[in-house]
Amino acid sequence: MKKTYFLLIIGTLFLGACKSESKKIKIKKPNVLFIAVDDLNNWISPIQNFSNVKTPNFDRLAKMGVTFTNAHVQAPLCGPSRASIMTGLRPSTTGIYGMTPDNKIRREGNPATKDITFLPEYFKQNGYHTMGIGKLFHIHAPNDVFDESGGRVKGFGPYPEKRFVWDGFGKGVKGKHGRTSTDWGAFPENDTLMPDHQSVNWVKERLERDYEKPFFMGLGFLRVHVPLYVPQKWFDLYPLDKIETPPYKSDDLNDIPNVGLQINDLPMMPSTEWAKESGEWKKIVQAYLACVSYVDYELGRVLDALESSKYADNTIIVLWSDHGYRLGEKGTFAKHALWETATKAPLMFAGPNLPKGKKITAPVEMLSIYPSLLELSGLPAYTRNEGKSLVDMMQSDKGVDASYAITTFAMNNHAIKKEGYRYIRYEDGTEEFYDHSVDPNEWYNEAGNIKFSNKKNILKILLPEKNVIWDEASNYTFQPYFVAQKKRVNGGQKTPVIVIGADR
Ligand SMILES: [Ca+2]
Ligand SMILES: [Ca+2]
Repeated sequence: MKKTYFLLIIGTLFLGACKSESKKIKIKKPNVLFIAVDDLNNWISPIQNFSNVKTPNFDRLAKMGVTFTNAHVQAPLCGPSRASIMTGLRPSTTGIYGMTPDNKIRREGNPATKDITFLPEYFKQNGYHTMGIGKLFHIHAPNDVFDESGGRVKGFGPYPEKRFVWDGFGKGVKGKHGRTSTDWGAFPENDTLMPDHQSVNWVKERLERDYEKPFFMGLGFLRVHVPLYVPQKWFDLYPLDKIETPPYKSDDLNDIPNVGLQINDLPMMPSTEWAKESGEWKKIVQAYLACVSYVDYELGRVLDALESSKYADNTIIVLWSDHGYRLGEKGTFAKHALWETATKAPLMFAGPNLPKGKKITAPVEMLSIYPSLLELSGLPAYTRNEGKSLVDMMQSDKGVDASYAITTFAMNNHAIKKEGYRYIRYEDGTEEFYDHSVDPNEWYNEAGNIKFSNKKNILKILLPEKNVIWDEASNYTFQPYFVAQKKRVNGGQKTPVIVIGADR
């Protein structure tokens, strides 16, 4: 009798020890909240505070952790930027320069991606429960990446029956892309009609659940991607007479090499000259700011939900955008360029073991998201990652001086950002060079200035050595230069071909 009682006590103690041991492991492994915002540039209040933008929840997140004010994407276009973040590989390594269907990013015919593990999958393989909703990869996600997927609504939210202002005006790309989704105005009636609102509801509901394992939850916002439609109340935050327009120089493109001009040639987007003449410039900026404040509101709902959940103290948050956005700078309203305003985008981290309210001005890459999240979560490094973890930099400023960022647009066109300089080299060897200490708007191309030869060479040696041809599954039919380049390089020709773009 006594013996049985003794064994029971020992057994209970043993089970108790196991239970607390497994609890301990659970506590050690943080959850991950992975938030993507589409087409968000650095205008938000914790970074640039452009035109007195109202983004209290981005400020709130900045106070919770670390904000990178000089982070750059690896491709200034949704699809390839996201493919790079999710594979941990550069576009110049994968040949994914254009839009690739989510299920073809990893494919047998691509030696770089055929056996790659996507970021959320790495967490899944290491004992995490993965969930995701909205635009995370280019559309949503490849099959089976998420244990629970909320999917994504088609397109970019509700459209009014008739466009308000811009419909490409017939000068756009012909055929199936007869009109661009670029337009702006107050629509729909209220926030609950926005797909992003539904996505946040999905996330909120999941933050109330219990999980056996730590979780990785992805939330991909569709705004601030065009069309710039959000309800009227967000426009009301920005009276037109208080709106600033970004710096613009009408002859700015005169010193840009031909390939740069071709890349910039997007006939389906409004030009700055048109926006000036029609009086729409401030209205486009107003609409963009309205969209930014709408996303800020939805971000606030997520932060509220996390804060009141049992996961508040044990969740890493990372928030990023897939590229910047130009609102009139360099002649157009678009992403699609190797200039600062297209490559720079917000990157923010918060969570256990990270300083609070810290800002880092050194140039860094979105490619660092993958290895940084692994290190913060205590997971083994993934040897295939081409980016560097930013954890040391966030915790102790280590690596700030040597830090740089590479952005790639189509094959063998690169921008290097290091210290206060930007070096661009196009496939035909033509160059741009900017000194941001005297020329923050990148108006004066100093590539031919002997004064900068040494600096230029320091940045030049950072160009990727490997520049693979286009992956066959990758395309971008909106851009004449892209279409021509793929055909040319994959067809084995080496000489750059000059494409005659639309009349701009
Ligand atoms: Ca995008
Ligand atoms: Ca210029």
